[in-house]
Amino acid sequence: MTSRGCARLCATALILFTLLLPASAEARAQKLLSTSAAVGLTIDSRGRLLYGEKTRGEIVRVEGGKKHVLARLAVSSNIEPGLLGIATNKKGYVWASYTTSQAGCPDPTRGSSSILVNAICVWRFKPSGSRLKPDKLIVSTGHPTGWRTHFGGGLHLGPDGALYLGVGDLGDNDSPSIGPNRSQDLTEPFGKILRIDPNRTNRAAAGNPTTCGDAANGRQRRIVDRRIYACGFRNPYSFDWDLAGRLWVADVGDKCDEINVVKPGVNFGWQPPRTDCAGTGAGSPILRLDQSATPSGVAIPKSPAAGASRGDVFFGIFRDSLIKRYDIRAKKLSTLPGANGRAGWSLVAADQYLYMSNGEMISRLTLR
Ligand SMILES: [Ca+2]
Repeated sequence: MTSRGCARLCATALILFTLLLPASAEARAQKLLSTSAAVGLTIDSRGRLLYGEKTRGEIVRVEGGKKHVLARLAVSSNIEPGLLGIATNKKGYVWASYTTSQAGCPDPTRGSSSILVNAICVWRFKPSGSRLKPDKLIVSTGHPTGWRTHFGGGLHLGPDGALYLGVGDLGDNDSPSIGPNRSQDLTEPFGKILRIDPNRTNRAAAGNPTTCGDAANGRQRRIVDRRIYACGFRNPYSFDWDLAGRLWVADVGDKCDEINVVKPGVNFGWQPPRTDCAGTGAGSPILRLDQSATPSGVAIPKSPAAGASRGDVFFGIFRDSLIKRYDIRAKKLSTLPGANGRAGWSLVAADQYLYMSNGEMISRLTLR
């Protein structure tokens, strides 16, 4: 190629590149903050981002692009356990779910961190100056020690005012029946979605179902732990509600992951020997995802500012750190451009934005 030829070609390429750059750059997730393992992303009543720093046990508010630590919890952390979920209300109260070595879930701002997990807990915190103060124990679950996987921990205030907590089956990958058996056991909270009174200790929210189906949803069985809302999950830690008030839950499977619409008293089918992507009747998955995709955050934009994205189900994929979009009306699944590498940990939607985290940063994508 002559230098003149190169000059023309290169100039054309440069113009094309310049023309293409703004559109693709605009659609790319904008980095807001460097942080490790940010979980439980949520937006407070003043539009500020809150999250949990999973390993350090910090409840963090983002103000002026900077981290402001509101409370530090002594959590037990390892690969899966840690600080897991955050919810907040209009008065600035904050609920946090976490794992701890301390059975009975005492005040989490005292005590020390550990890698041992003896309980999954939720505490309510109240604003105190520029910090948060532990105020009340809301959920405690003891469990046999030594389990290191499937804690769940997704925590949200529902449109009905109740507090919802996803709890994993504590499964051990070497023991095919232990976790699935827990998911089917209606005397305990593991492998369930719980629906809780947000202001009392270990109290079911009013109106909870009294029965949950058997694994085939052929027969209803009596619920003993009244905090249970739906049963038969493996590790249902991320969820959100759609415009019609339906609860969409990602259940992380063993060899296949599920996106489910959860109804009270329905069994979602996780039972021995390992039945992911199974489920019968109302417990059938809406979507089945291929092996080890690991849906890691579910967010459904509800603001008119989200435009055509309003009401669609977005979920992060841990394995690829990207976002999938499920168009409920067209029943069509696609990959959302612009979020690659940014979305493996947690998602939340607010106004025209989708906030996302991976193990390194929190980013924001403008929806359209
Ligand atoms: Ca299932």
